[in-house]
Amino acid sequence: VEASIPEPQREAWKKFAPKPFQTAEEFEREAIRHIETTLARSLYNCDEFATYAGTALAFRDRLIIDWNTTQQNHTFKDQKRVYYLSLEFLMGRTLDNAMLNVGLKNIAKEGLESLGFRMEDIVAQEHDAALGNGGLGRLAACFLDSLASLNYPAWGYGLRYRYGIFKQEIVDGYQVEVPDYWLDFNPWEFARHDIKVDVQFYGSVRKYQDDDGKSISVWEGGEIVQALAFDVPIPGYQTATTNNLRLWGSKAASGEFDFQKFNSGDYESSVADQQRAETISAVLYPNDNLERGKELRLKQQYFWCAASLYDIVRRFKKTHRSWTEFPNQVAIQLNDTHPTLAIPELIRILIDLEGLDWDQAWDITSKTFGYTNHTVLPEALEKWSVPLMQHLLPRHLQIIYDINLQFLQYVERTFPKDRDMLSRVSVIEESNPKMVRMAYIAVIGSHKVNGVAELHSDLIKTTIFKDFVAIFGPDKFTNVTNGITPRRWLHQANPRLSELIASKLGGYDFLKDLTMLHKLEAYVDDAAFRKEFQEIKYANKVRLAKLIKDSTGVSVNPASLFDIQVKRIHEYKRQQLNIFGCIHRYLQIKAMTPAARKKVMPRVHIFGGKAAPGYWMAKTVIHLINQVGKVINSDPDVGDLMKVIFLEDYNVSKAELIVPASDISEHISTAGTEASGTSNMKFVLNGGLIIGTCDGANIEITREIGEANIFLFGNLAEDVEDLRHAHLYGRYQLDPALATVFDAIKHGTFGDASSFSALVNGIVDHGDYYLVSDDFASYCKTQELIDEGYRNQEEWVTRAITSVARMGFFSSDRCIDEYAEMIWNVEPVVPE
Ligand code: GL9
Repeated sequence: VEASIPEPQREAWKKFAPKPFQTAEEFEREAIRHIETTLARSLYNCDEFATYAGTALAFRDRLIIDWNTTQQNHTFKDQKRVYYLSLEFLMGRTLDNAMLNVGLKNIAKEGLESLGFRMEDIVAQEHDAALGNGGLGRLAACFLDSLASLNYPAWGYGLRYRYGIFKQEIVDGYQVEVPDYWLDFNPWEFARHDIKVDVQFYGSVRKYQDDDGKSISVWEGGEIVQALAFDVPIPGYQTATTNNLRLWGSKAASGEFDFQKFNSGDYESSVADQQRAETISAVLYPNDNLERGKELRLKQQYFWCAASLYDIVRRFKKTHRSWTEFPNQVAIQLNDTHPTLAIPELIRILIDLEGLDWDQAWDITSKTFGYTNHTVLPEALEKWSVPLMQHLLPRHLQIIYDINLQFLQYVERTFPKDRDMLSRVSVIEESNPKMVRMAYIAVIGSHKVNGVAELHSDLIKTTIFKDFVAIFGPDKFTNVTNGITPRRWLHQANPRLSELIASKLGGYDFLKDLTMLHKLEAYVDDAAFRKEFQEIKYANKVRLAKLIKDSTGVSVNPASLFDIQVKRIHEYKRQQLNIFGCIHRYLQIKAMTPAARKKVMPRVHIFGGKAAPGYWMAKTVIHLINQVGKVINSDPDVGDLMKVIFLEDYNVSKAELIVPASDISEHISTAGTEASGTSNMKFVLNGGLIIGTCDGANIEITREIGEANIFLFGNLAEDVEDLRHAHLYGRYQLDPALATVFDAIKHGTFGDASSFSALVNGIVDHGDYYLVSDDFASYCKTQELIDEGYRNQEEWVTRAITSVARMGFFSSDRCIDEYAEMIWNVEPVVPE
């Protein structure tokens, strides 16, 4: 029974309903009330953190008012909703974004000033919400911002990890991982103690025939873990729409707390059961583009899918529609294969619990789901062993076998002559042990499959899903090129640039329609505009130089060319190519006469990013960068001509500081390996040029901004296979400049050479899988072009401004509109 206030009493309620604050004074009143009562602090012990907390709580109240109205409105209008299932949401900080989106940042600034605080200091108190690894998780966060800003009725579903991605410390040049406990004070979530879902694991399946001879499956026994909902309000920019991100936390189910044990004095083991249940949502797996097949990870996935599906189905059932209406009311997007179990779970609900037959259940399910692929790297493609699946999810394994049987029968009928086809496309890999191929279930069970940039979407059609294109036809496969939210990645990260743009475009409407940036091209020759544009870049570099000084102790000259590569450390992203390039440059400088050195363009090479804790090679790269920095940064022959910096603990809030400060940034993956990349977009939008391979979204960026405005280099994706073969059969020569770099490493120039031998040997003796040697000459040559280009500041500024003006395409708003139209078939809801 819904508990609601009876009609006659509603007037009384409305009289006292909270009213959102509007003025600086009203804001101050709210913030102070929270500091004194919610936080129990006073005038005499109110530091910056308490002020942050009071401000955040005042804004939280504000968001909740809009959130309630939005949810009521969405229920009332009852249009089709979108559910975005993602195991990662890399949100970063919330307060700044909340203030901006509700349009009260200036009021808060004024209020804080009158209490004696500066906005920047208060905002910086907030701990990042770091429930993601990298690009995939940050994309989900940008999508939530766009969905709300465009008034789509959408929910995110994820896990409430107690520990987000680890904090990285650099100790003696090595990465050390420190747990990120981020929930000490998190004002942005609401525990919904009334929203709980029991999730079953293990047990067995009993089959019987009912009176009509229909076969019924019952999943029995095993253990129950409870999912508890934590809701996070997601405000849209300049709209009342405030959507919901629902994160599930795990608890032992109420009946599961073993009172038997408790009464018999075995209190400890009953507490241990409780803790075991809580383990499910305890920690984010810190791998980027790698799957390791751990049982707890599979438990996380099912726990989250089951709770989310239960919630979605419950909401649908409230309106008493027929089941055939389900796909007209519900679109579920699978962010990578991590939520693929949602497919057999929906089938289980429809057949086992709701009594539908297979054909109906299958039809509903396959019309509901869409699947986004984010990588072609083989080591990232999820596979789960059949014995593990049998043990943990016996009923789901049966359903997966049924899906496979129906599918293979169809394939056999359609391609009777191609016997190999069946084993190639089977959901079950006939290995030992047998493995379930999750991506195949996702493709078969969805009505659309998309890649995240054009090259990537083409590649999935010709490589990992080639057979499926033949089976389902090409229309099932599509592309939606990634995007980024301009609210965070332009306005918030670079307020001065945003202000400059607004001054020319007649206000901030471009933050809602980023294609308006094209009007900036009219100012590319405007001397005052150019000067201001350059001054802003310089100021952003000064700001980054300060972070570098504070965190590494190294002073860098902001007038140098700032060259930045920040992203997860991975062999395919080729930070090793960059650091070998640095060594090459260093050796050249060392060999120069003092006169020649005067002509060198000074550069600061900045690296940042986390390595997965078990990824030894990536950790070696971090160590090498630090060792090279240590030598170069203290070499008096070099001085300001060159610095090499590793910034520790790269995260979203640091990215907001780093991205606006680049002259050049590096996006140099082996062609065909980086599905899209999104930081490439962020850097260009902030007036930095990029050096990159013909990979991922670099290709669309080139098309949009023009070939003259990007530094492309290296081999093409179509040549990678042949080049790899050439290495394996000895038909290649190590690049001579790279050989010299390796000699320096081997001579101990950067410390103990044996530390780096695996890294070097991987290239020299073991096939150079990522083609570092093949691209080295082209890379170094292009870096020289960058030096020359930067010398001509006038031309450089023209290129940078032109590029910014042409970046309109890369807004995540465009991206979400494409998903809405091509995949979800959903319309915005007019806010109340
Ligand atoms: C990734 C790709 O590697 C990126 O190129 C892409 O931009 C993002 C978003 O589509 O997805 N795929 C992937 O597994 N990760 C990506 O960043 N890694 C994680 O963040 C886990």
